[in-house]
Amino acid sequence: MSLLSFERKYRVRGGTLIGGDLFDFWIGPFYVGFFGVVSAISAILGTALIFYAASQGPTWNPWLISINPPDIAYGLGFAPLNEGGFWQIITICAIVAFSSWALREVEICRKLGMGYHVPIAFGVAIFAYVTLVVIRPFFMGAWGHGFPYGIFSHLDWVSNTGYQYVNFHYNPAHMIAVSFFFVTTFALALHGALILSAVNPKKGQEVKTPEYEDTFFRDFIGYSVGTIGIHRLGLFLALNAGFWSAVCIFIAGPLYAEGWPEWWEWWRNMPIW
Ligand code: BCL
Ligand code: BCL
Ligand code: BPH
Repeated sequence: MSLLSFERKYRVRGGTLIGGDLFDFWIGPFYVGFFGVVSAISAILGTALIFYAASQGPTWNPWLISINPPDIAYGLGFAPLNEGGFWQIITICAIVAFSSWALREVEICRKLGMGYHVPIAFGVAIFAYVTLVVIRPFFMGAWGHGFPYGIFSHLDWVSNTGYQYVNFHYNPAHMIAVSFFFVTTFALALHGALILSAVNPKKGQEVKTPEYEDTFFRDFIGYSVGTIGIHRLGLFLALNAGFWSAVCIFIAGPLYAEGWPEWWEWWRNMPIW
């Protein structure tokens, strides 16, 4: 079946979550849908607000533009536009844009009769963002604990927040998250390399089947996780990287406010040493 005849077969109405036929069409290659419209509007509005807020600030240097959250003194209330209010509205726009982007993925999955793995995976990234700018600030009692929207200023926030806990590397959930990030790239390096080694042979040589791929790893390390298994493993590793990141920043502040090196005292104090 050619790609085009396949597209004709699935490019039919239905599968939408709300609104029935409303916006149930494509523009060129792009599916629109109700959530496509919502996502586009909130993304454009949020971006326009960033530019407007930047015009009120001291610089147009793209590295230095920063839209800052309100002062801690405003607590969980609304702040005047130029004192963090823009940041609050942009945050709402961003959450709406990201969530409706995920829901648009859900509608495409439904049209194709596929599983929801991609939007669920994106949900973990959105969860990490929402943890940074809503959940953690809420539990610490001020929107001012969110991160500023600026290319360099958000790096300052990460560094300052890290040193506030003396040495963030000692945060046990941070250790788990960092390790999952490393293992994820390790797995993708092996997987990408393995697939290319089998299906992209030199001129005149044959493409090898998955049995060859499995055999490579059995000969090499005694075990192959298998063709479906590597994708399950990859998804598991990547989602854990995002999930433990959200955990590591949530516990720093709302649950534990001291330095992370001290946290390990319980371990040093165990009577077995
Ligand atoms: Mg950050 C770096 C965006 C949250 C820690 N961060 C980056 C840059 C990019 C960015 C400017 C490269 C990221 C990348 O390749 O990611 N960060 C960004 C965004 C968010 C975010 C959009 C967010 O949550 C909405 N960053 C955070 C939180 C920290 C954090 C607060 C923990 C995750 N980030 C760091 C550190 C670094 C970055 C540490 C860097 O060293 C790096 C840098 O060089 O900073 C100067 C992987 C994703 C992709 C490859 C997909 C493509 C993403 C593109 C490149 C994003 C462009 C963003 C654009 C400039 C933002 C404006 C949006 C418009 C208004 C529409
Ligand atoms: Mg640390 C966080 C690694 C040193 C302080 N740190 C993290 C984690 C990650 C990490 C585990 C960030 C990933 C993440 O949350 O993704 N840190 C890491 C490593 C080292 C390190 C590997 C190292 O030294 C080798 N960290 C340090 C030092 C401290 C420190 C010791 C500073 C001095 N670290 C902190 C602090 C934080 C971290 C503070 C965090 O807050 C952060 C964390 O866990 O955050 C949760 C999650 C992904 C996102 C949040 C991105 C969400 C993207 C959204 C949904 C979509 C954006 C779309 C975009 C706008 C579209 C653009 C337009 C298109 C391109 C068109
Ligand atoms: O479409 C996608 O991919 C092609 C989705 C996506 C995903 C997906 C998608 O399906 C998945 C499964 C993941 N990300 C997964 C993950 C990882 C594991 C959970 C995790 C590590 C991660 N994504 C991280 C990141 C990061 C990091 C680390 O910083 C970034 C920058 C991204 N992911 C980015 C993206 C996008 C490319 C895409 C995506 N991940 C989502 C696109 C989207 O939502 O589009 C709609 C919205 C807009 C076009 C713009 C909205 C503009 C806002 C209203 C204003 C901007 C506000 C913002 C807070 C300012 C920040 C400024 C910075 C300088 C700090």
